[in-house]
Amino acid sequence: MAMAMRIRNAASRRAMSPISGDFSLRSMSSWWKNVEPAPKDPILGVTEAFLADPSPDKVNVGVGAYRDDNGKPVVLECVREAERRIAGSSFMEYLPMGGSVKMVEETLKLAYGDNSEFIKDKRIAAVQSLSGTGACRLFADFHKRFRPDSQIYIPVPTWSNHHNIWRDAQVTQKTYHYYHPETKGLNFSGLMDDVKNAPEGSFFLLHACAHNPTGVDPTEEQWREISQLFKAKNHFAFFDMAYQGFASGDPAKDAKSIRIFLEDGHHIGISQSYAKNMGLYGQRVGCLSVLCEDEKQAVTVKSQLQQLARPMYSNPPLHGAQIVSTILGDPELKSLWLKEVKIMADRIIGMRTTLRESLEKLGSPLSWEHVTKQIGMFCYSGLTPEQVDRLTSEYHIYMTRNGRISMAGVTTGNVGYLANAIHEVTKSS
Ligand code: KET
Repeated sequence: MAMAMRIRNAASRRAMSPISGDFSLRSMSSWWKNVEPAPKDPILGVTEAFLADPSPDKVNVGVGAYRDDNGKPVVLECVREAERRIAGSSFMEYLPMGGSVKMVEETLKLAYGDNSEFIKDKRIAAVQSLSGTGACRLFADFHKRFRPDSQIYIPVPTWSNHHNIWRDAQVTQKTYHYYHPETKGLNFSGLMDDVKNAPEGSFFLLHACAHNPTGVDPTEEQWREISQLFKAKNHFAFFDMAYQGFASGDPAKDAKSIRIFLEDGHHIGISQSYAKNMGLYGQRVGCLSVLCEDEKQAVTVKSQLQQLARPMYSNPPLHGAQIVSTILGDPELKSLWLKEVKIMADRIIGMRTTLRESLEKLGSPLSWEHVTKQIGMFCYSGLTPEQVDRLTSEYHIYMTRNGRISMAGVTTGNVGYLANAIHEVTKSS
């Protein structure tokens, strides 16, 4: 009671003092006067718009997040079982700056191979990261700190956030050719020319598999050629592997590009994420690794990665790391995970076929061959920004304006509606 009176009195004293009242109001409002609203994120902004739409017909094929055939988010059975096992643990301590050693150990096996000599020789500097985004950002900061004068080559097109990540790390960005809009396939000669013409010792960002947004990957033979040219030019390859398992249904097969570079003796960097392939989106669990010359260098590099992490977030979150190490550390749970990854990949492949067939049955004058040719989570449809706008305003279908369709959001229930809408906005083009 007495406390309430004191607060009221203080408030009325302030109200009675026009000078101090005016002054504090003015200074408070001026702090952020020069701040403009940030542009909407091209991917996560689509989810926001989708959520705000009250239409019962709405369809979200924007963000790359897997849905089951009923359009519902999926918690994998292996994750549920890992959760049951973890529930008995009351461990809530900080992880080390580099994260869970066990999780990192298992994660490296997925990228470098179970029997990797680099793992045995302790030549890999690796830390748990805040999912794939965090791994890319940590690497970009490391790049800036230790190779401040070199630039990074990024494919056109790429995941939109790559540009933000390397921009905020203040690394100069260049681009390299990747996609051929006419063939809707790889622009291999353009890519090779750009690799050849880049200054010796440049950094290149490569999508290890299931390229986002195009769904177009180099063939094994092309990867070999790329690797050879990188060797001749002494370039550094940084692999972003956010979709391991989603290209072929088999994580080992999807690491082929990386294995080729390793065979050829490259010292590479890798960003790994469990957002998609374990469905741990919000847990933010991943790994950044850098292959070094020897164990001593790996220890040094890891100490610097930790030094970068410490003032940013100190140490990474525990729960997702526990889930991953529980699954991958148990042969039965690991094989259940592999089965579940395959189920997700196969459902997407099935939806590609259905979407293409539906468009063809509607008598679309356009070719939709690329829908089934492309791989991974996305279909780079070729729809123009204006056609995408029509899909959204007339049909409540939400996707990024570059025409990328997240196939993971296509279901038996909505594929007909989606095909019909696509046909309507493209038939006169
Ligand atoms: N790399 C690529 C190529 C990528 O597509 C994503 C996510 C990430 C990294 C990062 O994922 P993380 O959740 O930090 O592990 N892409 C989807 C989600 C997003 O934009 O954040 C997407 O393209 O829809």
